[in-house]
Amino acid sequence: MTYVTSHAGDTPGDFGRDVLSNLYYQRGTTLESASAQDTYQSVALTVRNRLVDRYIRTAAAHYRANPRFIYYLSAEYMLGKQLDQNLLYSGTEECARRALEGLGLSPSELAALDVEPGLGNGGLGRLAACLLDAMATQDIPAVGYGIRYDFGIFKQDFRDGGQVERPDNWTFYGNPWEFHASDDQQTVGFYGHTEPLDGLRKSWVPGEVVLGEPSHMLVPGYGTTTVNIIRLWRARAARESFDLSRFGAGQYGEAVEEIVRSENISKVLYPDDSTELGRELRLKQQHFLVTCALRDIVRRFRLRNSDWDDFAGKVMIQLNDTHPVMAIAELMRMLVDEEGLEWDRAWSITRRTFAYTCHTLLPEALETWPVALVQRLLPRHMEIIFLINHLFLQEVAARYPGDEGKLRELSIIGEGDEQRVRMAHLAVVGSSAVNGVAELHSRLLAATTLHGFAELWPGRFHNVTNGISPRRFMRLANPRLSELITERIGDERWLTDLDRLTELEPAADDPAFRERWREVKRLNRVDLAHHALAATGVALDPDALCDVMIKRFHEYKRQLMRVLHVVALHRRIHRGEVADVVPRTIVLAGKAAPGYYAAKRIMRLANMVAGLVNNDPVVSPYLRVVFLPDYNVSRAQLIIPAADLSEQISLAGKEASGTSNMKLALNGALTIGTLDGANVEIRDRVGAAEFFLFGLDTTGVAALKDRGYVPWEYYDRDPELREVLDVVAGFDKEIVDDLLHRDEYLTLADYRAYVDCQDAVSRAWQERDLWTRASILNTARSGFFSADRTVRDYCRDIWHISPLRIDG
Ligand code: 475
Repeated sequence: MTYVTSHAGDTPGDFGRDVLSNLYYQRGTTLESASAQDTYQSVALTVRNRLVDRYIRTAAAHYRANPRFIYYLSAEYMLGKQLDQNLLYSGTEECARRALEGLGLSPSELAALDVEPGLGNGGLGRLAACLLDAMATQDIPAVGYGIRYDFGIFKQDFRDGGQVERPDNWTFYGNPWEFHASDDQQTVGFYGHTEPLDGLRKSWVPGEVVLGEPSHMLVPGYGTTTVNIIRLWRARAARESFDLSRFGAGQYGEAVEEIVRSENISKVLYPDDSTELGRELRLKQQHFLVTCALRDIVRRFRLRNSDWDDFAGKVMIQLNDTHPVMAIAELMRMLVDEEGLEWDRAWSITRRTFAYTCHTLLPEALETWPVALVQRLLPRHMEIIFLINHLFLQEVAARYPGDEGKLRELSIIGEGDEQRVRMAHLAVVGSSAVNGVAELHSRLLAATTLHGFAELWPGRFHNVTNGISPRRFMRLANPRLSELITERIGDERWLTDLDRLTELEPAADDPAFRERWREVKRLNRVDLAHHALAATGVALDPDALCDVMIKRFHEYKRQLMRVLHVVALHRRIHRGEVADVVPRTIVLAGKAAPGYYAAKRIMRLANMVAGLVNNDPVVSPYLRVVFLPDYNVSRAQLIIPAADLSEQISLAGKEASGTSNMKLALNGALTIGTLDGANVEIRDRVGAAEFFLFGLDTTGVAALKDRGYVPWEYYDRDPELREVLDVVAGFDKEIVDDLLHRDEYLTLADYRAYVDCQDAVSRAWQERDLWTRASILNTARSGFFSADRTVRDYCRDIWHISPLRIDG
């Protein structure tokens, strides 16, 4: 069979004809009568078609080579808009632009209809998307598995400064990027009981069954033929579950009860990052994802293999935090109960199959589940976890004879008021490799949170510093700077070989280049100002220093310290102390978990302080504060290119890595930051002179806490801080009370160092050439933070695979 497939050498005429054809045959309409959705969906299909050929060839080559696959399991993916990405990656940007022009269609109006799938909360979800992008670009055979939530991360509005959440019905008009594959449905069991078979084998009789229905989206590599996929699962009730007789009796709610119960599993993304709520539905989601993914992985394995001893050689499952860790128990259940393998053989296969990435150090973020809940929802899995733990503790006892404390410390089952399953412990015990996400984080993990395990199995612990996609966060987000860089370097290969940005270093000393660099930054600030005005009504000065803090709202990230500095600036300017003041725009963006009361208070304060500043005619010529609502990937792509200063001010030892720090540095923002997460590595690479360092390091934090931290003393000693807190108390007394009496994240301890460092920033901004030089050097020296490098690190240290190039 021959298909007309290749779009190589496509002309605008071909592209335009395909748009019209899709309008006609897929939407049943014509250009003259098409609605905006008709046109958008037809263009999207036209672009998607231009990747299918590469996808088919990738799948065929993978089938032939039967390589080791990376299966990335993650409860979250923040993919960002697909239209801009797929136009770029299919190499049809220019052709499409001209075709659309020819048809009288506006590319920007079409782009506005493209919906970003917000299937994640923050850093962890976006990292998953950047890694998929880099795996495809690096020709790594990979599949991402996730949940196709009906509702993604909530949309954020402000009412009286406070956050209000609105549902994100992202597929309301349908999702043109998705291929449905209802034939590959899987069955997922819950509840029920177990019955003994022979030996350790048991059979699990679930009390409830739902279907998992997959669809996939294409994950193209950039500058290569590979197109991988991300497979997302949606929960559905069995075919016959509609209760016709109840409907007939007028019991409309009851008639669809089972359908609703089943479909609720993939209804909504849990909008809480870093704190675990332990809700049953969340555990159901996790088990649902894990079961569908594992069954699909085994199905794919069996296409070319039959011997279980080959499984770990062909299948590498990377667990994105603990959310999919139940996969360890589920694979054991499949191998022992369903396939009849001996326990030890199954365990050896399982352990070699999994690797685990940890994204936190916060104890409250370490996921645990009540044993009673797991027993009820997943009775067989609980038995298997107990057995894994029993055998593991024998190993511990042999290594530390008579050490009861060691057993308690390492056990997968935590004994407190109630027994709980510690998912991170299960992950470490059941994996061949464990990694943190920045050097400092990996070191602290091994020294504190997972210390006992690192002592037991030092070879199992690795660091893989996070990275970001330069395609999305430079080429798509910042086309102006990309073009300038390409012009200087001479070709576009830096986009897949980001270390080549070092070739820009000499340009930092070229006055003409610096002028052009400044001009790009300025135009990007103008774009941001347009958006800010439309979204908030606040007018920004495009020549002011653009000072950006964009991330989830969390106490440890210290947005509160950011606000205290703004109040200090306001007081100074209001008093007329303007000699050293440089005009600044403070940009804030980020969501808070709906139930995170303290974070929402800080957010409300930030909005109130913004109002104070922007409405003060004496102050607003120097200072503007804009809190952009509904931060997401698209908004990040707009803010980051405009930024001059990147705020990375978490308390040292709390931020695992951070990734906005990398995106901002790559786009030429200078960082003001603590020695936390990947900031440490950014500073090492861009140079101490190009980085504004302040505050306590992890040693200083520990020493201060040991001495006994008394926040009051800082208030007493620092008149400006006193004045600032008195202003804040006028808005929200509770925040000030907490700072003075508790201040868990040492905001007052770092306050003076922070504000003084900000004064140094203002002085540096006035040395325009030096600032621009530092900005260029930040970009030139950020090559290390490409997700391509991250993927290469995973390949070398954890996955032990090399790329498989697909013939173009
Ligand atoms: C870290 N999300 C960043 C980033 O490694 C780091 C937790 C529980 C439930 C749902 N989502 C979460 C996170 O923990 C998260 O996003 N962590 C972040 O991962 C990538 O750069 O420092 O805070």
